[in-house]
Amino acid sequence: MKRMTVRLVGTVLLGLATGCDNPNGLPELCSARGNAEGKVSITCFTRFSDGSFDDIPAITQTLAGTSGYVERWQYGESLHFTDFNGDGRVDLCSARGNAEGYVDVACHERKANGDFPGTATFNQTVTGATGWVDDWQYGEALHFTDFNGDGRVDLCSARGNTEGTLDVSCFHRTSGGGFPDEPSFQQTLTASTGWVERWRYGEALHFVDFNKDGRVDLCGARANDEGNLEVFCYQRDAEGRFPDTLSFQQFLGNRGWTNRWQYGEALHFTDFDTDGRVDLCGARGAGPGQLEAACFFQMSNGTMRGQADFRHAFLGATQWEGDWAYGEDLSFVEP
Ligand SMILES: [Ca+2]
Ligand SMILES: [Ca+2]
Ligand SMILES: [Ca+2]
Ligand SMILES: [Ca+2]
Repeated sequence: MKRMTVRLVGTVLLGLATGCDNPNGLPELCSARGNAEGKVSITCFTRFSDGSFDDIPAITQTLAGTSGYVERWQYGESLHFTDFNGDGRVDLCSARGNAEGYVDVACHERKANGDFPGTATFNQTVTGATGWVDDWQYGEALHFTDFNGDGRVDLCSARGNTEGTLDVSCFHRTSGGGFPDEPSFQQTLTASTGWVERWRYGEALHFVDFNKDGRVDLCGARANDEGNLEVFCYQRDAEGRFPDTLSFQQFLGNRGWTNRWQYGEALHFTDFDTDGRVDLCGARGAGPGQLEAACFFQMSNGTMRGQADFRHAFLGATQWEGDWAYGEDLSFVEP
């Protein structure tokens, strides 16, 4: 790992000593994408204690043992930052369809010194996950989340079916650390409609405990026909099932989420201001390949303000142009 920082040396040493890249405990912004050789390249921007981002990446690392992140794979839709092994360090995992339409999972579990190993430390083909072919193979509909709350990160998907309603499916990891061959959870949200055409790939959908009741919910952020942002959630009940109708919905008066922006690839749910409430944040290209981030904070009444509460334009970041502008490679990582 190449570590560059303008912060005080003492701060850096604290981070190394605790195996944590972020002594402030604030969400970072990280990118994972294919480089010119088809290998996974990681870049992370740290946040300062005042909440602003460092414009100089704190982490830049290429995973030498990876390959095949070329063409549409390069945008990193299949890559996720998650603490897969529960050791407190965020790992990098991928989930994507293979030639048989099964899901291949691979994880690079971060070492005590903070480095990501160059080759995957976990590999499994989940044979009960079928149909991940053609446009499905890029894994936009796949997520890593602890769905059953047992402390182990699971593999879940949410995507549109032939009726345009949402199919949710999860494979709960067993005590051995691997995934079962058959799904552990399946539900069709029959009152959800319109998940057709490109919407069905689920780029707008996320698994997050939105109401902080201990159960992971299904939430989304996307644009409506007017280009305004719609935020919505299906919050799970005590039995762990989703309701038939939305349990939360709000429209933010931010026009301009049109064309390919409408699918919500740039949007994420994270507790950005660390007040215990889940916020909506976006990161995407702006202008000539420059990177910008913005957040809508969730207020105490559970809603979000119509205008962004936080904005940051990254000076010197110039790689987010063309297809990169949609930010599929970007994630907000909570340390
Ligand atoms: Ca870990
Ligand atoms: Ca679990
Ligand atoms: Ca919840
Ligand atoms: Ca918050």
